[in-house]
Amino acid sequence: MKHDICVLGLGYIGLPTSSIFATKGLRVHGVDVRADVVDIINGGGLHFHEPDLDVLVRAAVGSGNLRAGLQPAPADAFIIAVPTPFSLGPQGEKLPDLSYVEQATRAIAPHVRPGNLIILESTSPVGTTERVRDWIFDELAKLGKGAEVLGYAVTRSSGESGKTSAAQQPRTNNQEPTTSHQEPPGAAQPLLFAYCPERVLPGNMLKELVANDRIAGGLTPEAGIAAKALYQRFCTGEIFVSDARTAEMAKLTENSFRDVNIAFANELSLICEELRIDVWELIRLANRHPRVKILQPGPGVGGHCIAVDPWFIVHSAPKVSPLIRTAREVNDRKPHHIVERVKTAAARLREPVIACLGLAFKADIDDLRESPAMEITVELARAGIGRVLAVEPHVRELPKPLRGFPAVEFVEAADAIRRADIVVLLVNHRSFAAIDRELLRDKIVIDTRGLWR
Ligand code: SAJ
Repeated sequence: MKHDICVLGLGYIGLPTSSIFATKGLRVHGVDVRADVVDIINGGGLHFHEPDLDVLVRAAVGSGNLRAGLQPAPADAFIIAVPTPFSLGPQGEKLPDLSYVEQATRAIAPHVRPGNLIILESTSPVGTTERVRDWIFDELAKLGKGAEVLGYAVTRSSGESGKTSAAQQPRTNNQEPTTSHQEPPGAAQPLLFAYCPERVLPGNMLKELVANDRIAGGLTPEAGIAAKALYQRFCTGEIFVSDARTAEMAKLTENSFRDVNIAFANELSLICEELRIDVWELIRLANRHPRVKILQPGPGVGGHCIAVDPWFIVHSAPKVSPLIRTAREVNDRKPHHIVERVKTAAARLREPVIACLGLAFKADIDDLRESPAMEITVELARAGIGRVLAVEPHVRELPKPLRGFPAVEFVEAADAIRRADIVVLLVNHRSFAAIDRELLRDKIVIDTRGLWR
């Protein structure tokens, strides 16, 4: 069967995107390298928690429009939504690892046909969409299929050497393309490449997937416009056509903006600790200024986006990004600062019992990736300063990094508070907000989120 869309990567972004396209009547072939994930999805289930996504996946699979598999298949459009993890550089900086994007791109090459649209959604350093194009043409050349996508191939070889010319880079408009880029006569259907980042907030994904504005950054004007038309099938937000490099940078910029602003709040929290001022009261008052909007301090910044993406900018332009780098460093130091506070408190006690409330990277989700709460709990367990009671109502068992420490137990919140000398509030889960403050009366409380003030 010929598909409308083939989506590579059925994770946090690929699965909701596939499902929503399928419920809009498009025939979607979803691809994942994990056989268990493919089986779960084909059974109408999902392999991670996100509110209401189960209903959407069931509807998509039930309609027959979404089917998952291990291998790509021919389609009109391909969407690459695989992870871009990082490796650690010499100074602890996170370097983009594009190997999954490259693998996924090379895997679709045998299936692409003239006129196909190839969209990258994965958060990526500037220039990655151009690399996607180059990987595709590299594979097509190996397959001896260059001629099938001649339009683009000839454009490339006639003096552009694989680079997108200024004439091919649309700016910020949504207009129909002019005849700016030189297509060879008779090649009416070149391959189209675009970068279309997602912006959804974990925990509120389905609403934001539909309602948020988007950017469709084409390597050519036609590609941006084609990508816009595709997302318009379900997106009610405005879709802005731009060029791929700007779209790539926009995604990184959005998350860096948030990181820098959280770093400001975290730095304030350290200053306030020294000056004996309640930082939350300070921020509440400062935010009454009409042009001030300070974010909230916490135990550090977690998740797979904000704690990672700014490094992709720093890596691309290291000499001119000291602010973004420093913000990352300020936020990365915060978990160690909390650990030091707990150690200082514990030093006053014999055989202290420390309750760590929350392990997720933020409130009301089960995602432990890059979680400062996990990092703090693991560091406390390693330090061997006392018994550590780990609490996370959104997961069923003690997470792997905490296993193997004899002094660590996985317990319910009420039990942990009852037994603890020191209560460290790490995540502002709704269920923790409801805890009776009376139970905390004789405890040393380190509230990193200002939840119990
Ligand atoms: N945090 C604070 N203080 C705050 C706000 C957040 O310490 O005032 C912490 C959170 O506790 C968490 C981290 O920052 O550890 C990140 O949480 P978040 O809710 O700010 O963001 P994410 O990582 O869940 O999702 C972000 C979003 N980006 C922006 O808001 C600019 C989302 O829209 C993106 O789609 C997502 O990254 C992504 O996939 O890139």
